[in-house]
Amino acid sequence: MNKRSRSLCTLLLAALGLTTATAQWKSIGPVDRIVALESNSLTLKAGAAIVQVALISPSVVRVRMNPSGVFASDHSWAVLQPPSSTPHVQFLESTASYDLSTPNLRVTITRNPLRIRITDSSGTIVAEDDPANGMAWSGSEVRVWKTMPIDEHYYGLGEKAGLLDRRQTACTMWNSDIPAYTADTDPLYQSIPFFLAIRQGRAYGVFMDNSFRSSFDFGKESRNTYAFGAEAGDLNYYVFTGGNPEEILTNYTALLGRMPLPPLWSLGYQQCRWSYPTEKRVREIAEGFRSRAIPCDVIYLDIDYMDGYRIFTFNKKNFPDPTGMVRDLGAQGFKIAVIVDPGIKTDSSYSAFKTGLADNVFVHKPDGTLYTGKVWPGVCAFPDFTMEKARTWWGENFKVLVDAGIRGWWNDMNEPSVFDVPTKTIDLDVIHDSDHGKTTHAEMHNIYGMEMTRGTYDGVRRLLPGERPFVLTRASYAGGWRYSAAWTGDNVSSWEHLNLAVSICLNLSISGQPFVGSDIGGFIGHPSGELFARWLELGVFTPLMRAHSVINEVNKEPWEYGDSITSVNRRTIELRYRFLPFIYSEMERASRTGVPPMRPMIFAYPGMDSFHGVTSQFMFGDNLLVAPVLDEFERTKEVLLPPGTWYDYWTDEATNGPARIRVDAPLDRLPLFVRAGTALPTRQVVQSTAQAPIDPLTITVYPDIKNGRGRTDYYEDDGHSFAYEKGSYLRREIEQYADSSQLRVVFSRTEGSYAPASRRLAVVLKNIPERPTSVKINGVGIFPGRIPHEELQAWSYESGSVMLWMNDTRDRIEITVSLARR
Ligand code: MIG
Repeated sequence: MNKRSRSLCTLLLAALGLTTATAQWKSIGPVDRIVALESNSLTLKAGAAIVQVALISPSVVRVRMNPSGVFASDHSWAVLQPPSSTPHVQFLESTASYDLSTPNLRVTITRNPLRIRITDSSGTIVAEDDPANGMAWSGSEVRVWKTMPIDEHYYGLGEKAGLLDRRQTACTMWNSDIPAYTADTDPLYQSIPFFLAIRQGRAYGVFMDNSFRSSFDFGKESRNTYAFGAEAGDLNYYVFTGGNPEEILTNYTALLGRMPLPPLWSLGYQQCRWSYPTEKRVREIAEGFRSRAIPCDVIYLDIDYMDGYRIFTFNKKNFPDPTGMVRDLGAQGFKIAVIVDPGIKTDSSYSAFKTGLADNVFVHKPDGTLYTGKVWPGVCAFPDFTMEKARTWWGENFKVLVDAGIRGWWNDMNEPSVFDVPTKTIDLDVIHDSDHGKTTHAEMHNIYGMEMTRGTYDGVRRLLPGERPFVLTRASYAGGWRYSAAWTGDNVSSWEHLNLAVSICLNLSISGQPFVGSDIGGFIGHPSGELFARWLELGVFTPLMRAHSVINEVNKEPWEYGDSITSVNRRTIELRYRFLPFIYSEMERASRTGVPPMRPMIFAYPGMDSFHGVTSQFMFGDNLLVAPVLDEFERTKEVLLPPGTWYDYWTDEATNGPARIRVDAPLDRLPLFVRAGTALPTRQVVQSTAQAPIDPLTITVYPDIKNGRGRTDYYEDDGHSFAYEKGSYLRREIEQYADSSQLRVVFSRTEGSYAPASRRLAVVLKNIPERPTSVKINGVGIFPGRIPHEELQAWSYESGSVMLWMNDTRDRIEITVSLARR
């Protein structure tokens, strides 16, 4: 190979993120001196490099290293909350090492060479630098190698296709528009440089806060080490210790912030396609749902609603009266969502371009001239969303859309994607005048999409004060869930992609983004009715439930596959609506704790090694196991039940785990298992969340006979405002106590000031082996009978279940069901 082609090769490898293979790494050497010792941190000089280890909370360590001896400016786009209090840190110095410790952990920094080891309070190693490499650099690139125990597994890393368990894989963080990606494609649209390591039932998390192109390698490059690093900036990472995955997600999202509670309607079924091109077609689609009694809350307008792809405009011919259309569809219970792309057409008669130029909100080339690139509208300028002024300008532009009644904000192409250049994005030397100073696109690329969603969220929230915005994005970064839900981009109508949807959504969830979903049916291609039906079933338990299709492809609405599939699809969407009170409670939990609804089995049961890498089933919340059918022609499903008793949602059959069982899964059945001890809230079917409030609220109690008790939380509020922040919500604990002769269910008095309209409460008690001798509410016996009307209480017994009707009240409700046994 001659010199020229060799250097070309190096360049290509660098572009592919394979620089580690060719880089000349210089490992950090011995500590020279202490630069500073503060109450919770130690700063050291080692050769040219500077290193800081800080304990930012009793169980969270932050490490920074810069080979130049000077740290980069200490700002972050991801970390919003500085730790509320500095933990009490003990410092110990010996000839061999420095020790920083809290009651929960100890960081040992050996002096020669400088290596960092974290141990927990029992002395067990959590994570440690690899003795051979440790931290290192090559030019501006920084990296750390850590030892990789043979039985440690890695999860998360945001939007990653392929295997759920990332051990033996490597990946890159670089937001990329890759239509029709495959299991091997990397990187994809979103970058979340966070992973969870699980080993022998214990977990820790690592978040590398560096927005440059970065990469992770879990044993691909070398068998016994894993490594991560970035092309420039500080090596800057946080280690979250604590043991269980939920706690780690809670601590991680305490630092980065959490998903705001979404509007309830955004959890309804959503229908999209590229594009419903005219008002007439949009009305037809709406009519298609209502006339077939298929529930739906949201219809999307893709790029063709605009005037020549000019953002914030309407095509006057095809959408002559957007306000009227949105109003009429609103009366039928639909919300309308529209797509917005970042590229602003450089058309001197186009208002957004004119005001953008005047306000100087676009990114520039290094020579100070406007940067432009081709996207759908032709030549475009790109707003600098990293600059507050540009986000504000962007947000104000939504007024015309908000005034037309539009309520959903789909942010696309924000990697950002540029058509006419080989890099497919903005030139890396383009200048951003960011809130944290001037910098290049190389540093801002991965956060561009997130900052676009931030401008969208904040802008719409200002325009519609008191209403929760719904934003959906394709590109994002760690922390993006503060502004937006995310979907998994341009997938394909194939069974392989149905499987990929599960692992991508799970990895996104446990990387901090709880509000996720994939294009149901597959974006590119033509799904069979069976594939669409199965994908829709998975969609019931992805927080975002949206079907979509590429342009010039067959229709993919749920009624497009023949009558028998239509009725399967109708029942599947109805199932979603029945479960909305449960799904909403789980979303509220995620917004409060950072623990996502969709969880891999191993996340919920870190001690069960057989769950490593499992994606054939997952948990939704603590209490529901979802086992979607993911293969063609499959009419049964093998399910791995964790320890405890599990009820088959469809047959009520109880099975004690751990167990491997096979259940029937005809085309119209999504296998579901409810953990014994659960009180499952469901509602009546409606055609949209706007149609009617919950009435009755059904609480189905699945007794835990073995343990004798169980507890579930229920959450509800008005579903659209921020009044819950001021106490207007309803929270209630439902406890149950079971033995062979009695089942007692106690609804706590409701917490919070939210009072739903008066309604009936239906309580269904499962697994009651015989007709009860008495049923009491608050100590007063009630009569069996038919389902009574207003104000009355009654119960009935049928096929192993007691059903009880009463008025829902805010007071404590105690139900006692007694059996003759004993
Ligand atoms: O270059 O707006 O992923 O969902 O339908 C394609 C048209 C642009 C890509 C999105 C897709 C959307 C499409 N967009």
